[in-house]
Amino acid sequence: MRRLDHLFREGELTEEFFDSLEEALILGDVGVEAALKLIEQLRSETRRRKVRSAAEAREILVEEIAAMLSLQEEPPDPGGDPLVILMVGVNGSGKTTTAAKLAHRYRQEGRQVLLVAGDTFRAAAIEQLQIWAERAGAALIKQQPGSDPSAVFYDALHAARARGIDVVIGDTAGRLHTRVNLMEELKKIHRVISRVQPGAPHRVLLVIDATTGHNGIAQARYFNEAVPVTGLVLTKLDGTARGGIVVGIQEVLKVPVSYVGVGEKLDDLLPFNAADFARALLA
Ligand SMILES: Nc1nc2c(ncn2[C@@H]2O[C@H](COP(=O)(O)OP(=O)(O)O)[C@@H](O)[C@H]2O)c(=O)[nH]1
Ligand SMILES: [Mg+2]
Repeated sequence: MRRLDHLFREGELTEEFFDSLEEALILGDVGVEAALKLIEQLRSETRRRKVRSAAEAREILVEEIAAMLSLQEEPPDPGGDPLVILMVGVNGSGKTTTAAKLAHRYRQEGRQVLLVAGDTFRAAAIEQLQIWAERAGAALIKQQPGSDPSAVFYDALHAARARGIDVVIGDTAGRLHTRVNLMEELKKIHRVISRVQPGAPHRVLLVIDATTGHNGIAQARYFNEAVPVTGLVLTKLDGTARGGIVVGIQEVLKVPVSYVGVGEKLDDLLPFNAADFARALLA
């Protein structure tokens, strides 16, 4: 959102200012619904607080966006049974890398982690996860390429119990061009997991590439229809994209952003900070 800085330096809170700001938010992939809501709130809030300058309005907008993004807390860890986390999202969004980064985080806390190679579509996807599992010091459950991913999860959950695993992190496929099949596959995975371990998966993390444009909202809706998404991970925030798309997605799904990805290494996963994010979005 390059035009924002210029806009906030203009000074006056004219009709034109609000219109340009609304447009900039929409162009910044915040999404139409969220942008309209934010600007409406900003209009009434600036009126109420008798704010005159654009610089002050910016601070209010930062607060609004941060509030919008910190509506919900993540569900607590279940304890006892392994925590089961399912990664979903389109191809290339960063599911496999994020699964590995999460495994690394939990390993650093001294927890036993099992990664599940649930993207059975390509042999390379399984190999990629295997390499990450070794680096992160996590166990891996895989099957032959082409096998039914829900069978891999079935195996994995039984293995997790037998081995006293604390956290199970499941990778999945993301090929959207066969969208119906993918969604059916995800539903089946979810069903199988909850049958083997009632209450699981405890987290379904939708991985969103920060460079994803406004159609990220439609994607999020599709995934959420198949499996109930509990949180978002925004990846590639180390690039030039600011990830405004999560504001729009959050507004639709009403789930928290759990983590942000800031690089390709195991350490490059940070807890999400709504205030920092909002400030960077409007910088
Ligand atoms: N710069 C950067 N690259 C990332 C990040 N997360 C993932 N990637 C890269 O994005 C590409 C796709 O990631 P991958 O995990 O294979 O995506 P998947 O298809 O959803 O499993 C890989 O080259 C990753 O290294 C991130 O936070 N920052
Ligand atoms: Mg992958």
